[in-house]
Amino acid sequence: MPELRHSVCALDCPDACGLLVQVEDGRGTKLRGNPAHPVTRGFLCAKVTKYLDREYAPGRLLYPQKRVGAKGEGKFTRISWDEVLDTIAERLQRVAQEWGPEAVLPYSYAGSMGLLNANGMDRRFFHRIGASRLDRTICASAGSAGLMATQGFRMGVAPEDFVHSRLIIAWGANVLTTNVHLWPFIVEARRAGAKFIVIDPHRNRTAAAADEHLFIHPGSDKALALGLLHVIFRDGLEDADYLSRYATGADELRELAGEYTPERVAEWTGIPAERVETLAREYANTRPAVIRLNYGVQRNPNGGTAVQTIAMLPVVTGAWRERGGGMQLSTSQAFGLDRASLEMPGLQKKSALGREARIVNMSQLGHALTELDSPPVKAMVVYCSNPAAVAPDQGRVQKGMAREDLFTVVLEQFQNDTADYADILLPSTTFLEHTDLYTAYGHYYLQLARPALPAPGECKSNVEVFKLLARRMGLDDSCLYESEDEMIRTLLGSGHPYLAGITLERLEEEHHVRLTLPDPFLPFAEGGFGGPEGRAQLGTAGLAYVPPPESRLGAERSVYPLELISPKAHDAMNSTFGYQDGLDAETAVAWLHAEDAAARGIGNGDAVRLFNDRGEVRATAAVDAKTAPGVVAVPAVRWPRRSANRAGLNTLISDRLTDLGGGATFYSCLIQVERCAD
Ligand SMILES: Nc1nc2c(c(=O)[nH]1)N[C@H]1C(S)=C(S)[C@@H](COP(=O)(O)OP(=O)(O)OC[C@H]3O[C@@H](n4cnc5c(=O)[nH]c(N)nc54)[C@H](O)[C@@H]3O)O[C@H]1N2
Ligand SMILES: Nc1nc2c(c(=O)[nH]1)N[C@H]1C(S)=C(S)[C@@H](COP(=O)(O)OP(=O)(O)OC[C@H]3O[C@@H](n4cnc5c(=O)[nH]c(N)nc54)[C@H](O)[C@@H]3O)O[C@H]1N2
Ligand code: SF4
Ligand SMILES: [Mo]
Repeated sequence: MPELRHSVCALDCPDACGLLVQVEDGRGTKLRGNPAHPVTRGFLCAKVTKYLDREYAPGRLLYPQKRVGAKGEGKFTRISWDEVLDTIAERLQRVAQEWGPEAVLPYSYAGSMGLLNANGMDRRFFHRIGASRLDRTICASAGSAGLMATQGFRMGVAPEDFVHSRLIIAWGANVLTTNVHLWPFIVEARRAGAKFIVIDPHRNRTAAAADEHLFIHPGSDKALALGLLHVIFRDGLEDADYLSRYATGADELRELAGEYTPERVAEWTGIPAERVETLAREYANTRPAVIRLNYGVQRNPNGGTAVQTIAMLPVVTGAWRERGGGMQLSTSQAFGLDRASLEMPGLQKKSALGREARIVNMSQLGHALTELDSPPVKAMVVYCSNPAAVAPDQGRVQKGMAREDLFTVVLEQFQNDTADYADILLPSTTFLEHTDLYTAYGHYYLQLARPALPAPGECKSNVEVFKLLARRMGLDDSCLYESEDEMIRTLLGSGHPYLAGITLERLEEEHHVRLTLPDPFLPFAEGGFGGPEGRAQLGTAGLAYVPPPESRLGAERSVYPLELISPKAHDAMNSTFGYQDGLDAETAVAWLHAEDAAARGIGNGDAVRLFNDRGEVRATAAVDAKTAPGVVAVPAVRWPRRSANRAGLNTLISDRLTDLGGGATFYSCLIQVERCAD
């Protein structure tokens, strides 16, 4: 008899879907969405519908291995867990003795969003040995910092409340591809008369399905936001009562916005001055109005302050007062879990280092591996991330990972580029095979998943691996041996009011539990922001607009005239599905505007090279009107090992950081494109 088991999709997606796995004789035979989940409502995205293919793919890593070929070559031989644990423990101890514990660098991101496996036992282990700390900036840190600067909290309009909106703006947010469970709520709102506008440099699926798509030049969103504020203040459309009660700095903002006339804003953004005028009035006069902002706007040097400025819009118009009004970038902070007790930063003081360890920015890994000193990175442990494919300045990342004196351990499910550089390669369980607790960044349900399927071969979870390593290294702190359930209880024990009544037992029974939020949840209807007296911060330090150096109007515009963006591929999840041959049809394609293609003699389907001073990448040209002239879009991100010169897209992209939050600037890159022979 087939049995149905519950699970949760752990991929790095705002939706965190509730799943049902059909299991027969210990094998998963069907995967579908849990219809009882109030937000994800029983359907799955295209990529995860087929996740069982990944679960049982022939390329799945099943046994511990050690490298026998050159670094990067991908030649390995199977060894026992006993031998790998001894090798890793001995090497990490030796590195710590010779170079100090900070010579060890953990490298991870959100391959799994599970709190225990990606933010739990790993953190305790590395804190305890005194390893360098990793600043996890590769995705969202600029936007988070911008949001915090204005709102003081990372939360916003609940997805279910979008149905009440009458104007919905998707701003750098490809909802149909990266947040598909918001879509039905948008559809419902539109049926009731809402207008749906997309602001994006790329005519993606969402833009094509909108009432209106405004092409905007990459990295100019802050200018647009200031232009909208210009018109709103000039025409007296602000909510003066809301501002006086719940914000500080409104006068300062009014003054700065005064300089951003629609004409100037049109130059920077490419959006006609007249449309800037009408959009401002439409936004301020339609109630309720909501902005779905996503992380696309913040992957450029202005990214932090762009989000900071956009977040001022619903404060200035008082849109937060109404159900279905306000903004959503992330809901993550509402969960109020006790993350400090999970991660235990205090353990650093117990390490040989005796103090907090240095911080290394993950978006500058190439620099860290090739230039960082006192001490240099001598050992790196990678899990839940594929830096050799996803990190910027890939040439330098590859050079660093190829260092003979660097000891690299990789915990992985597939033989990707990062695995190719490992000295020791460990087989990891998937989210269907281990216990974890999940928050979400696009809704307000907390979820528990127990293993739905048995771990194949000798795969182990990250939690288990770090426990085993701690044991081998003779660490005797009991927190390094806690059970998963103990860690979950710790997380739930913060005493935060939104967690009231939520226990492990309840999660076990109900699988998904809504946070204990007021109903309806209007987070900032009456202030409640993070600033003094619960006020939003509208101060303008650093808000003046300057085009990104590497952009059409930037200081570094020289021989490379085209702006490259690499938004998310529809059928991919960053590099997670990169082993699939079929994915090349999407990620090895460069979308060019017809004018740019014609000027270079490039036709649809031609082989092209994309290049700048940092390197060269091959792709197939797709000529269309999906971008504005001057902008090239290549969906992210193909495995470098699948291309002849082993250069992935991130070869072209610099490791420059954002203005706030130290984030990566993937969507700020100048290139040239040329036709090539084949
Ligand atoms: N199918 C799929 N889903 C995913 C992922 C995936 O790889 N594939 N990745 C997941 C991850 S890690 C994340 S962080 C989220 C991200 O989710 P999103 O932020 O929605 O995704 P992005 O594609 O990074 O960016 C969204 C849009 O911003 C646009 N954009 C680029 N530069 C600018 C700009 O300067 N201004 C404006 N206004 N728009 C700009 C892009 O063209 C893109 O259409 O998606 C998650 N979901
Ligand atoms: N050019 C360009 N580059 C980008 C982006 C872009 O838009 N354009 N997007 C950036 C963004 S937003 C992000 S978030 C990063 C994402 O970059 P990463 O965080 O590296 O994400 P993935 O590429 O999905 O790789 C995650 C890896 O984790 C592994 N994994 C999954 N679950 C587990 C587990 O439980 N244990 C272990 N040990 N491993 C596991 C998977 O097999 C997979 O190989 O990429 C960034 N890079
Ligand atoms: S990737 Fe997102 S939409 Fe797809 S199943 Fe996972 S959580 Fe749901
Ligand atoms: Mo991300």
